[in-house]
Amino acid sequence: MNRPDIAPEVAAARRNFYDRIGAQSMTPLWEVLGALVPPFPHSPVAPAIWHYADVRERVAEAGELITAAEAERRVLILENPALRGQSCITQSLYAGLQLILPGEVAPSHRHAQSALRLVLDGEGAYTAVDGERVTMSRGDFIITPAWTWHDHGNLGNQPVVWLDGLDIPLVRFLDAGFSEKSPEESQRTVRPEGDALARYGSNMLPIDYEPTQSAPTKVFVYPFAQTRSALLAISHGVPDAHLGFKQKFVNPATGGSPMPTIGAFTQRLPAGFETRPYRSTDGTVYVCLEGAGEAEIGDQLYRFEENDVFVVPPWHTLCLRARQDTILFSFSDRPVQRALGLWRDERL
Ligand code: 1HN
Repeated sequence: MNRPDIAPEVAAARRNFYDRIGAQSMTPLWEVLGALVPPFPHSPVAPAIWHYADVRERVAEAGELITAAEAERRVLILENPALRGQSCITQSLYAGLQLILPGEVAPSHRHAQSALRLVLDGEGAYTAVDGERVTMSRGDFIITPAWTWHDHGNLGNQPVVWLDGLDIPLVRFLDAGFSEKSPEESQRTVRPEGDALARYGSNMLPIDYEPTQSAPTKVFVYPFAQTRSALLAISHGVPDAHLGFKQKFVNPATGGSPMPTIGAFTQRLPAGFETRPYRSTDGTVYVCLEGAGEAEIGDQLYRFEENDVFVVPPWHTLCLRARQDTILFSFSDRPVQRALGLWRDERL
């Protein structure tokens, strides 16, 4: 805190005092109080965009330098430009672009961190979660909840790229991370593809299934074909001025977030639509799945196209303009903030 009005001898006495208490691992609150309890969030996170057209060649190059088996996961981390070296895109979230080539396997492991995948490019890969495989198609939103075994493979003839989103910084902050490698490279399949979606995602639940409120969903794939047709079906009447036609993904058994630490959303913006300024406390990662437009984040303007990824820092105003009919996917730590009573938003 700057106190220009104090006498030099008082300032010197205080500095002397701070030095002496510093030797006893203490420091005066009054010098830092304003920064500790700001009137509104001042995030160190910077707005940023990764244009897929500019980075896809780098992702392909990684495929020539290392195998998925050697890398365990061949991923280029999307590091927030203001937080380099910290493996994060916001202070609570990690994002990366993962590549798997035909014939490769990313071996089975599990960890305390929760993960989501959003499939961007190529066909023929699968991910296996808890003994069930799902074929990955573009736009599919797939989850691997905390401590579930998961591995990936590519049975097709094209490279496949997806966006990973994990709660790595959040788990690191809490010092609650555990992980384990499986002795088997790929999980044995114990249920046929589609089993979880049929059991838990068909407006029915197994007769004895009673999930807790924060339980992750047993439905681990939200197919883009369903998401897209639902968005088109609700796109009538007047879109929300700040959000367009926006939906949240849920655990169909609880109505809560698919995973307790990461919330996921999708929205459709009709061609020519422009959202009113909006801000919220959850820094959010956006992916353009269809269309093109502009994102005005604070005072920065970014043009986005299909497969571009951009990050909106906490409490930064966002205006979206759709040049074409646009579908966006997004994720954030909103369920954590809501559970803790911290989440706020503002429609400007
Ligand atoms: C992980 O397990 C995956 O399973 C991707 O594909 C990215 C980043 C950090 C830690 C674990 C995956 C990851 C990760």
